[in-house]
Amino acid sequence: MKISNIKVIITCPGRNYVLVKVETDEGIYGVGDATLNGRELAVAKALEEHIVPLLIGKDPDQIEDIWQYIFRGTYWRGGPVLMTALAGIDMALWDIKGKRAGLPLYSLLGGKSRNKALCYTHIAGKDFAEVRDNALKYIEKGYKALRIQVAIPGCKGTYGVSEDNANSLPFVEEWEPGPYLRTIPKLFEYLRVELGDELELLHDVHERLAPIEAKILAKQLEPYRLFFLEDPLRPEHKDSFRVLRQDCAIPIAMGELFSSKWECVSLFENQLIDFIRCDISHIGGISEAKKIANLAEIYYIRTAWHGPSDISPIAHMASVHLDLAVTNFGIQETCEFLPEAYEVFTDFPIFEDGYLTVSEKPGLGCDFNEKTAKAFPYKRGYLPVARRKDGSVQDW
Ligand code: CS2
Ligand code: MG
Repeated sequence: MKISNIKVIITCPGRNYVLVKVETDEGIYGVGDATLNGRELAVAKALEEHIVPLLIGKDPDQIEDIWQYIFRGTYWRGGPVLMTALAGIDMALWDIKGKRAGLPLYSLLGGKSRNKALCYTHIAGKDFAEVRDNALKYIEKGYKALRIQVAIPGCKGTYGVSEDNANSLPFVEEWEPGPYLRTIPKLFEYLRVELGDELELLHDVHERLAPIEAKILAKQLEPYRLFFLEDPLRPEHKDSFRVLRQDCAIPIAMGELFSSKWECVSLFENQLIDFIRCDISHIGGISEAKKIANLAEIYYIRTAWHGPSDISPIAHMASVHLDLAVTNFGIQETCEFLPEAYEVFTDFPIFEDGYLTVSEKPGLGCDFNEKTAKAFPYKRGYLPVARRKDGSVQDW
């Protein structure tokens, strides 16, 4: 079997997605997700101009060799754009392998370690009462775990609380650590009273704090028993996690900004995090994610793959296959897709009573309709930018 053609399709069924379709001379094809929110065209060009020409005629069964060839066979390598491009190819090759074998991906990864994957989704609100009301709606749907964000008083637009952005240029949020640090512990104190002890609560700091601020927050959140505190610090200086870790009993999750397994090593070896949250679409795909999960297993660190709505259902399916297969699974982030997505994609992870599963279809078990994908053309879009009240740029 040989790779005969690779299509890169950019579609916007409510969100922009970059989809990869690897076709073979025997008619079997595989699909992958190469979406990088706000940098979609950069990934598409990298694929079309630099990566696809290298792969025509190659044997799609040789996933590891193709991975190494794209990553190590070139001098300039790594980073989010190229690793997202590589992820799209890697996923499509695993999809082909599954279809050839007639087996779902989880089976190729060693089979099921569990029958279903605990998941969480995002809840936000303009004030505490709105957060509670939204949380109750999702508890009603069956969710056992929720990631909670709230608008910060005095700050215009707050991470996790959506704002209309009609002109497609970045919305400028205002953000200040003081009000944030005063608000969040009170929010979780309120939620424990209102929602009880059983619900698993999570919070995403989104790398906005200095190390000592992150520590102050983590210490104050200890009594509310978070499932994890996500991305308290930027990934650039991993030693800062020691400041946070010392004398603080709160599980820490990290990894959505990582592009490779090497970024995980010091956090694992020094046991500075408890959950690894890489995005399968941004770290080079299923092959790299499996290696990361296996490295994490040594330290009893569990997986919590990134699963927001800005990656496509194809990547979500890949994540759930891994969740079912790896022994050190922790939790899976999930989202509700917009109705237009159901016109483009054939399958989505199956949600039932707070858990996710996949169908028994071979490969990833998700396909997309090229014709309808093309009917939703790309729309330029940016993530917001954050500034302090004095006008200076704040880490997003
Ligand atoms: C977030 C994401 O899901 C998460 O934990 O951090 O929503 C993130 O903001 C987006 O993926 C950015 O593209
Ligand atoms: Mg996050």
